Amino acid sequence: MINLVGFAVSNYYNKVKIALLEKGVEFTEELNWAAKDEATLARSPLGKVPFIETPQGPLSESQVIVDYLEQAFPAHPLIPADPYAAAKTRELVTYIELYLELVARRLYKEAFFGGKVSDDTKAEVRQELDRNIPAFARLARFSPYVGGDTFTIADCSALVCLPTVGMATKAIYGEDLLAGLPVREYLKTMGARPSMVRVNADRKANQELRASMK
Ligand SMILES: N[C@@H](CCC(=O)N[C@@H](CS)C(=O)NCC(=O)O)C(=O)O
Repeated sequence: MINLVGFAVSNYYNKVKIALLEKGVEFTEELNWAAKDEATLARSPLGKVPFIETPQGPLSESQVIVDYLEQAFPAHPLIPADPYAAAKTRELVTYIELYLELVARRLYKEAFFGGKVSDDTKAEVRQELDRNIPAFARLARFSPYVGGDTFTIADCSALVCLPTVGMATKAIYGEDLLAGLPVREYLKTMGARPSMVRVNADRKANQELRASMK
């Protein structure tokens, strides 16, 4: 049995949770707000979530976890068997996470958390996204899945990263920089999948819990 540790508002937690649900792997969930206590650091050395507990021990980093799940539970594959197709799927994950989400993340403090981001940072992020979004658009298919006709790990990433990139850019630049891509239609179609219905409901409940704790 896999134990998934983290909190349901976290993008990367939900990326792993979507993979578990889509693969039909049984799992439990343990709430952890990315704590830095010894019990957490012993399982996730940077205190980041998500991490999982496997029968053999703990494992951190969402992409490492998803790769582990794919090997440990080969049923309902989320990575194509063909080596080139598998590499193209991982390429898409890298473009989504490294070139979109991690860049836009520098805006989140102001976009979502009531803080302030400097004008220099906003300009730098804008310049990077203006280059990276067209690059992502060259790889993305949205037909109907982000990489083509099969649901893959690239969808696990896209489903959690694209909404936050869109919302953050809208909040900071007054314009959703992903609006030129069929992201809205994609999210609507994917939102009907049982995995997404559960992830979205659990995210909402977790948001309410966090608000009630303030
Ligand atoms: N590269 C990590 C990123 C995970 C991450 O940044 N998680 C956030 C929550 S969405 C977190 O734990 N933040 C607290 C921290 O960095 O200490 C992964 O893919 O798992």
